Amino acid sequence: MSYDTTSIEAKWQAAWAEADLFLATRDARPKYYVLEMFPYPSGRIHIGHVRNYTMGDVIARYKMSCGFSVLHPMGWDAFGMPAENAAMASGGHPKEWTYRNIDTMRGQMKPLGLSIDWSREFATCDPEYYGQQQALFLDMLDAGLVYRKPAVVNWDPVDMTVLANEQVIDGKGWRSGAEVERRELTQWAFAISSMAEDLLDSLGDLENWPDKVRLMQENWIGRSRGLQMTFPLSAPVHGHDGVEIYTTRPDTLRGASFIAIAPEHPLARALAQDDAELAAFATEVRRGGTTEEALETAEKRGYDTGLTVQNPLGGTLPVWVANFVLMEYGTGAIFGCPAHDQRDLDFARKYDLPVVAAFKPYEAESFEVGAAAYVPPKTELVEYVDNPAGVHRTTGHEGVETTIDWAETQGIGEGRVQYRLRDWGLSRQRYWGCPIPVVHCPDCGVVPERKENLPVRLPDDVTFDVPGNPLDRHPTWAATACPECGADARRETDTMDTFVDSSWYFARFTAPRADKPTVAEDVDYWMNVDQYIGGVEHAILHLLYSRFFARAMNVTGHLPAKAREPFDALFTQGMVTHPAYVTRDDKGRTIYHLPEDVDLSSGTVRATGEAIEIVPAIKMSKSKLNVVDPQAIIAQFGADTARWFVLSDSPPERDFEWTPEGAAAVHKHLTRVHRLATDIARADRAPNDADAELARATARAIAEVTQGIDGFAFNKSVAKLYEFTNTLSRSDAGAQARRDAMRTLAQLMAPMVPHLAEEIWTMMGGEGFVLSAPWPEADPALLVEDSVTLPIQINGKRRSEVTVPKDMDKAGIEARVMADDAVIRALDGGAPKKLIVVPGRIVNVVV
Ligand code: ANZ
Ligand code: ZN
Repeated sequence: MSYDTTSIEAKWQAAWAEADLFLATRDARPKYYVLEMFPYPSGRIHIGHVRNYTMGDVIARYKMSCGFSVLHPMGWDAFGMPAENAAMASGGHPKEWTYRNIDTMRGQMKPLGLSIDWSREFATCDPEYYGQQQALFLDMLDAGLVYRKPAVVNWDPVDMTVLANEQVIDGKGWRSGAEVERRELTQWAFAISSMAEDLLDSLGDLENWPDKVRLMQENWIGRSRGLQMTFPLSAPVHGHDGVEIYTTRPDTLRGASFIAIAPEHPLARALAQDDAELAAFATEVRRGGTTEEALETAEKRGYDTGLTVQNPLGGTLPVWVANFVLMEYGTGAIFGCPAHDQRDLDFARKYDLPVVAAFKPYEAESFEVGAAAYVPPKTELVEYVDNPAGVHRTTGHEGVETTIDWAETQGIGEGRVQYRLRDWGLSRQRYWGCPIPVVHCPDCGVVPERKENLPVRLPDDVTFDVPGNPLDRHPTWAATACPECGADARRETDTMDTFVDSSWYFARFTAPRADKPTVAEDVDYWMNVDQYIGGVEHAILHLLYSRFFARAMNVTGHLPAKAREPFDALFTQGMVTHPAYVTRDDKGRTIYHLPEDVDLSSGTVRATGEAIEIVPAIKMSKSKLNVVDPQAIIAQFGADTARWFVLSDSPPERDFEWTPEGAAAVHKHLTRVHRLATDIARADRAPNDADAELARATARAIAEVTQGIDGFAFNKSVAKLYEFTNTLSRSDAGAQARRDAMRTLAQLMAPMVPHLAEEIWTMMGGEGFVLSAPWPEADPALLVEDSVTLPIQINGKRRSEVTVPKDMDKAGIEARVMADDAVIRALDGGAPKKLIVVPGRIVNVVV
């Protein structure tokens, strides 16, 4: 019998399907929910997917064997721009493009033999899914968790759409590359910032999340404590008599040299009404995105309004409109302190404003601010200059707190906690997304669609020949009757940000066909996700949005309170990398070559003989021609080889380098295991002394492989399995003992290489599926090392050793030492001067 992966793997996959082995059932067993972040159907799966899903599969199969009822689902994050872009480029339809890709990728995924309950599969673009999302939206609208507000947004003038901050790269649209503008639109927004405090505080409970992810969330939520205070205007104007600012460094008030307000600040707007120059300035600075990065890197620009405010420390400060002040944060106004803030310093140098230090380095002889602002960490000791609250030599922290107290007692301001997290604008002017289920009525205003009319379906007959939102220009789709008064009304043509789709899919998997978003019994049983696995690129937005949605779904009665934090444990896996093969053209430009076009032994390009440079282990990407196609690997070596290999070399959280030699070596090993099993199945050696040692090795393998899986150290489990296989193949134990060991080996390998494991299990006479057999337990008695070997030193030099039972007492050991040949020779008939036994360590004999 040879190791014919094609037939073996097809056979077992058919058998599992036939037995409905992966159907998740709600029953008396404890449950386990393992979820890998669902893929975007971009076209084909790559080895990175294989690694991610194999890790989840190891956990799922292991938990099944441990007696859990396991939920391990798969679906598709299917809405989004790429489908529309493909339609624009090739004239097809986003829907066809998407479902075709899903078919392809499902077809590539199934041969991997993943233990997925395919009966629960859905795509977020299925009307059955997004209709329930619309129902959720309406409930959130009722609960005040989603609302409309004018918002300054990033506008992509080429794609004619609003972009999320993360879609703005270097001030340009991520797809179009066009310079992004700031525009004000009325947008739907989720009230995520209302939950900022809870979202921050609960991070502390997420013990099984990577620290780095929790830290990233913490920074994103960005809690800060500061002072809100009003500077009175020297003369009231347009009904404003002061400028309210927010600062996290009130201790720098002594160095304040100007006030800056956002171009969208009500005072700036009022002034712009009769100041054309200011109006032009405001329009001008709207170019460039609203991201912090854009604001950080854009040149600081300002407009002097000519107004002044009273400084509580004496004198006045000029009021400027500045492009680096955001309307959405704090109060949309700041006092600028150039000595201790780089942005303010750049601004002051440009417009020739004073630079005054509020504090100096501790015990500095002389101090002057040059090109860089002096911004020591708040934990560092500094020397305050004439601080109004009276602090002198202390830390920034102390200075801030004391100044806040002072301001409060003076009645000029109030301490305030502020979050960086802004509400989540969800409106997108695109076709391929979930329609926002509301209607605009000329009489009633914004009216929610009735639930019985859901889903509000996307029309199929749309065109992509011109930019902009196809829903907007569809001849009939938006026309409808007002759900309230029946008058002619127009549907909302904005669709939801696709991050919405992925913010609750984990809950939907618990009852994917239900006619409401979730079903109480199902979420009670299946939630939370016990183990979530995915890329660290989703560490901020996706996870934060999901945590918000879980809370919102709890508020609206769709999830139990325990699911407010929906992911009990999170694991972020590393990337799969691959070397790239490079030559340079005569201009020194890099040319990449396909692995099959290079001869690695001579280090040359096959066709031309040019010497190649090997760029080691970089992220796989189409442009670098270093992408490994899982399908080709499966055809060549089988799925088990691909699965074993991606689990083997590196710890799962680290990057993993795919090499052809590595894959071939794995295949060779699995072939050897198969042959070993075949031999053992036929063997007929009698029981003998080696049986006990093999049983002990088996127990150790069980213990260590289990520990590896439990601790997400699959590479360690794999290493142990290599070692145990070697032990077994060298063992002289009797036929039955070897069969027992081989059967256990099959069980231990089953989560990683399930097809080969089933095959061997059957060869060894195992009943049913290896997956259905209970996970092996190590006999604790066999794990005890029952003897120890102690070195014997004679006059300080190591001369011999003695192996004794582990629990032997000193007297027993002394007797054995006195019987040792080397000791007898050294004593030469005499008695030792000293005999010192250190139990478990060493024996010293002095003669
Ligand atoms: C005076 C000051 C002096 C500031 C100094 C910093 C350093 P975090 O810590 O991230 O909350 N700021 C406040 N509102 C702003 C807005 N709408 N747009 C742009 N900048 C704004 O940041 C708070 C600090 O960012 C505030 O403290 C304010 O500048 C600025 F030596 O006030 B600071
Ligand atoms: Zn109406």
